[in-house]
Amino acid sequence: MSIKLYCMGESGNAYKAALALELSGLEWEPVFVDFFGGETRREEFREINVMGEVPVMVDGDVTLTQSGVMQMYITEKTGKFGGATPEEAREVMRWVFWDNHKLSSQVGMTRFLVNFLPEEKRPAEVIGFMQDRLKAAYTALDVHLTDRDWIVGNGITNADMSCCAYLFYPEPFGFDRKGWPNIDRWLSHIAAQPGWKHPYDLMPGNPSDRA
Ligand SMILES: N[C@@H](CCC(=O)N[C@@H](CS)C(=O)NCC(=O)O)C(=O)O
Repeated sequence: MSIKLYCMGESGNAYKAALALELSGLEWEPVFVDFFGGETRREEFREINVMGEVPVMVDGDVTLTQSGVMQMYITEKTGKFGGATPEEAREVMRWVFWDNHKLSSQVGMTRFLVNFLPEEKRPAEVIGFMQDRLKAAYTALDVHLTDRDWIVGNGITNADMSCCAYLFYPEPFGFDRKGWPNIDRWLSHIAAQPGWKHPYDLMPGNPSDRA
């Protein structure tokens, strides 16, 4: 039975799980969540995920939320992407936790405010504050990637698939990969992985659907 991932193309958090599923070779299918139509705020969705968040993964009688947990699960099932040694496994988790707190959460919110809120509701001061804070996160990642192809070890791991997720999106949110040469090189390595797909090609849902 195929794994179901409740997701939408705009969700970088869902992309972390979708990309890991796709590159793992596991059989999976996306289930579109009408996030922008308010689906995650409805009672029925809260019954699946009390946190009211996308993504949600369902594999038979296993239901998981939080992209980092889904990535761990894919690692448990396939042995892939979790690091080659216990030390590497801890380092992978270190970067996944960092990403969830300092990179993706802040990029996700900034991108939402800049692109998906109605223009008259976009709070310029908050956006400026977030973009300034994010420079520290881009710097940490760019410095770490100096002389490295991957965040941990010698191949793609959950750390890469977590940290990269929002950085592939075309909507402007104050990040220009050309200004961060090590991040830019690393994103190109990820995109060169056999089977790699852009978030909008991997999951249903695209801002153009609402244009
Ligand atoms: N740490 C969570 C974050 C999930 C998350 O924030 N998802 C967003 C969509 S990208 C969401 O559903 N937000 C709804 C809300 O915050 O009310 C993960 O990695 O799965």
